[in-house]
Amino acid sequence: MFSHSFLAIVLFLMVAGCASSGNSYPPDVPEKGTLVSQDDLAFSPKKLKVRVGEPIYFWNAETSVHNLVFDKRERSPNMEAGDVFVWSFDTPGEYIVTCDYHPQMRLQITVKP
Ligand SMILES: [Cu+2]
Repeated sequence: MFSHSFLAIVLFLMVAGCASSGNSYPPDVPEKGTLVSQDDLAFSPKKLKVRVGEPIYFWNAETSVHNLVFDKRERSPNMEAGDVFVWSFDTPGEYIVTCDYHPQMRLQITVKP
């Protein structure tokens, strides 16, 4: 189900010197890209609909370290403040994304063909 998922480009974009930039849109994410931020120990939005192969840009918008756990199977590396991780799904379905460090973080993703 996740066989090609790790082909997704992993971007660790350091927002050096921008610690006070708040929650403005992150650099190097396309303006119309599908963005999920990690902020206040939650995902925003909490529900998302995408298509197969559509890149989802996860952005750690706060100083807490997070990771991404996809249906309890696949994990992103740790994400420091300002990091962006890009992921896409190969198979339609319903997925739950959580964080190892903050079990309350929960994102529901519907992937359509
Ligand atoms: Cu977390």
